[in-house]
Formats: sequence, C-alpha cells, structure tokens
Amino acid sequence: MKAKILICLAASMACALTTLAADKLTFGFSQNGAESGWRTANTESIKSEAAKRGINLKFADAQQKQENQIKALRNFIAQGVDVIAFSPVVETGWQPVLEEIKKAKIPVVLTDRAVKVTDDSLYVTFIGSDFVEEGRRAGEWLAKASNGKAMIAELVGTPGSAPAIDRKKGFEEVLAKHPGMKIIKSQSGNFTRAQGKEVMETFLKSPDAKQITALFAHNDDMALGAIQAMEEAGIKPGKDILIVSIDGVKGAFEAMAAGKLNCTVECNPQIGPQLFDAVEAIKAGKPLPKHIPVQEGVFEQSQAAAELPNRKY
Ligand code: GYE
Repeated sequence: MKAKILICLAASMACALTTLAADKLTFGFSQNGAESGWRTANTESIKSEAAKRGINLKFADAQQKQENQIKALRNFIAQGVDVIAFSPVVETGWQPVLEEIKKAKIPVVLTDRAVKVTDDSLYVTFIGSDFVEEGRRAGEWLAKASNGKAMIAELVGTPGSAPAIDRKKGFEEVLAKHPGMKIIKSQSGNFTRAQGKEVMETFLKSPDAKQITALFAHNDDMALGAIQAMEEAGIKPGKDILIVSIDGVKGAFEAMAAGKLNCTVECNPQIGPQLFDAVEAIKAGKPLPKHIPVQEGVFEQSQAAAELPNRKY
C-alpha cells in the first residue's frame, strides 16, 4: 500500500516537473554591446533576473553592430522563442526584421533604446529612460554651475543611437536659452572610455583648446577617459574644465568624490525586474503601456561620498 502511494506520488511529481519544464518561458535577448559600465550593469540585471524567475534566456551580444543584431533576431525567430527583447544599437533600419518577427507571431519588447518605425504595433512596449530629459538635466546643471557662460566640448555617444541623438537635443534645448553657452567641439567617442580619451586628446591639441571651459560627455565612461586625457595634458579636470556626464556608474561617483567630475545625471540600467514583469504580463495577456519609464535622478560632487556605498553599478 505504502509503496503504491509512493509510486503515485513520484509519478505525479515527475508529471508536475515536466509541465514546469514545458511551461518554462524561452526568451531571446539581443544586447547591443558591452561598451560601457552602464551596459555591463544592464546585462547583469537582465541575466540575474531571468535566472531568478527560471526563464530560459538566450543572450546574444551584437558588439555595437546593427547587422549582428539583425542576425541574432532572425536566430530567435528560427528557434521559436516565446518573447524577443532587444536594445537597438541605432534608431533606424528595424522595420523589415520587426515585420518578420510579427509574421512569426512573437511579441517584441524594446529595452533601453527606442526605434523609429512607421508602425508601432511592431513592438508591444518600450522600457527605457527619457534621454532628451537627461540631456536637459545635464544642460541645466551646467547653466547653473557656469552662470550661463561656457565654451563646451561635447563627447557624443554612438552615432545614430537614440541616447546620442536625444541627449544632444535636450542639452541644446537648454543652450538655446543661454547665449553665453556654446558647443565649440563635438565628436563621437562611441560611448567607450578608450575613445573618450582619444577624442579629448585631439580636442586638447587643437589651436583653440584653451577656450574650452566645460565638457559634456554623453556617458560617464567617455568622461572618465577624457579626465585621463586632461590629467596627462596637465589640466585639472573638474576645476579648469567643468565636467558633466550621464549614467551614474560607480566610477563616476569615485571621480566626483575625488573632485575630478562635477556632475552625473543618472540613467538607470537595472531594468531586469521591469523587463520580466512586462514579459510575464504579455504571456498572461495583460495590456501594457507603450512606454514604461525608468526612475532616475541627478547627483553632484557634494552628494558623492554619501551616495557611493549605495551604488549597485
Ligand atoms: O548611457 C551608455 C551606453 O543606451 C542608455 O548606452 C544607454 C547608453 C548608456 O553605452 O553608457
């Protein structure tokens, strides 16, 4: 009798386990790269949340190349994943592959960066920050800190990417209200520390280098590279040149605590929990808003030491 019960129990457990395995959601995520501290934290947030929820994550890194990302998306279609999400490296050129995904009836979530398409039914929702607002926040901080007088060098993000386009737009909106603030140099550093340093070196070698009083970097990594270039050129970052950047990574807080960076505008990469809430809502057939914003703030030097121990990325 006992043996029979045990056999029954074992059989139903096995059955429950197979159902669980069959129910396990398969999720394809195409990350745009590994270019910055922000990106590393973003990948970590998505991977750890997938593991926590027992989601079968298929992860692909596109190394900041759209063609790699399109290949990864087509692979996800071929594998018949339940949901696809991706962080699009650039804004344009997605319509055809999104149509292929729609034909395959796979729901799409955009994370971090938005796309330009004529048909917004090609994705369910976009989870990400308001990059124009981040640019405005950086501009407003600089206007205040410089009393509306600044000759600005700008380190632009990846060309054609939503954060590069929108941060510039928001920043320039503020400049339009301050005739004493001008961008006198502007070049892309592709969101990396190495290229941020290289471009700053060229800025500092140009004949009008002495005019630069401020730096706006579209992300912290490029600002950190530029700080190195300034120090090597005998310039005091954060003093001779005011520096404002975006992201709020740990390295930026360390640089602020050391007096080398003046301000960072937060852009929160920890979107794993919001992403999988959305994925699970889609699977449960619940409606979602077209844009799910991410919460973030602005931090100055005076707050850096106190905030540093709280930084998770
Ligand atoms: O600011 C930058 C990264 O898309 C918000 O991409 C993201 C940006 C982030 O490389 O560091």
